[in-house]
Amino acid sequence: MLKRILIANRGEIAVRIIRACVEMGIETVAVYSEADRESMHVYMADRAVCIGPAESKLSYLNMPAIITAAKLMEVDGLHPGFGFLSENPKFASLCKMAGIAFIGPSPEAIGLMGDKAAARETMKKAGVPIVPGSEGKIYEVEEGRRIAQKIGYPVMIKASSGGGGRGMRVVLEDDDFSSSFNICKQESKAAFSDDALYIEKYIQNPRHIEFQIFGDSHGHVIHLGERDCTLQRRNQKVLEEAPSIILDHDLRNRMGEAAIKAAKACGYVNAGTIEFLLDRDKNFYFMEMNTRIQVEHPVTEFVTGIDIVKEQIRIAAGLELELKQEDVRISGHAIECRINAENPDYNFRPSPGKVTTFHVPGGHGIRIDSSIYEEYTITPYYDSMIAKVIAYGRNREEAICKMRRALSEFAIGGVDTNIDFLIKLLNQRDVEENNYDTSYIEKWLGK
Ligand code: MV4
Repeated sequence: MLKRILIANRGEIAVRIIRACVEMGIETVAVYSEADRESMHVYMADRAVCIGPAESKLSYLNMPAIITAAKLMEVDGLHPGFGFLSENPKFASLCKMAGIAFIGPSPEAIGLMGDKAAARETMKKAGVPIVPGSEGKIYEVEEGRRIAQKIGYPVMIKASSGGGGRGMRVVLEDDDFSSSFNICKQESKAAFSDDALYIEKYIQNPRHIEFQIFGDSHGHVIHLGERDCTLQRRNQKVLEEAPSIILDHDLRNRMGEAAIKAAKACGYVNAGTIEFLLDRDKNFYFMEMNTRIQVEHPVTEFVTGIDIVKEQIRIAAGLELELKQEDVRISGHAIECRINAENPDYNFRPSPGKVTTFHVPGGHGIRIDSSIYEEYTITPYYDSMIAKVIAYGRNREEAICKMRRALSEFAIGGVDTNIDFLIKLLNQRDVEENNYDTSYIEKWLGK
């Protein structure tokens, strides 16, 4: 087993990882920026190293500083959390070269799945359903246009180096194709230093369903069922739940099998997520693979009883998965809401500042993952998520009731939050009745 782990992250996920290490008897090393001297993860870890100024680029994204800290502290493992360097193949490779177990997949798997056009080809070859679209990478507008005409409008143009909603555009008709393609190409070059694009049929009114998978270094791959993350706003998830009540037993098994096939196709080791789009006729298509632990992992932990972070650490230590597919049982229903320091009345603008009151809910079936404490000052440097609330009930109705109850117990002073917005969202009949698609929140706010 690993003896000492460096956590290359901050906020609630750093706290989450430290907690798993404490339970496993593993020593922890935190890294922090100058803006995070008083952050919870710094206090909770056995040791802490400052790696640079507030700006992420100079601290949490500073590979040499983090690798130096890891060597200095003689860690044998490193957990990247999510965001920051978690899906950077170069960073995973630097860890490997330093003899440190990167708690995540190989640099090759991260690189392959980060190249969205290559990921599509890999899935197609493996027999995982993909959205009808282009083959390989497209650089020329006329080639793209021919393909779009062949697929039929509407289509989506996506940056091969994009993902998570970045660098993509819907094109409704042929007249708009050229200008959209050129804008997409320029944006992609500016954002990712790569102008490779690919084209897909635009799936209208889809649901976003993702499968949690695990691969170990002994060739075993299992899935832990799905999460329904359809309720998003501007590519940010707002509410996630497990299981998805629109899947039946048969569809869940077929999608789970496809997710396992997808993971095997890229030689995947550690925890990962296969994102699917599900159309109105319940056809599913591979969209992207996330090669990291995700924000919404707790809903899967609630319905399976499995500690995903501990399992990640065991896998990185070379141990075999203890669970077989038939041991994974989904029971009950879990919902997660992300609490952000932001103001929904002003287009959800961030609301940094000193937290003067911080009372969190508790009680049966409620889990709070947070790194905030009273008198803590939220800085403007990082994202605005300050807590996650996860509610677990015997069924979806009970989980919704618990979530409403938990949200109403919060007392947060000093900064604005989206809590009232979340309560309103949970009170929408369409949400209660599971009658929505990925554009629901935007449509709801628009009218
Ligand atoms: C799509 C799509 C429709 N058709 N691809 C947005 C996030 C990124 N992971 C992929 N996204 C989409 N890709 C095709 N071919 C619709 C979306 C999409 C979306 C997907 C899931 C959840 C919310 C979304 C909001 C807008 C667009």
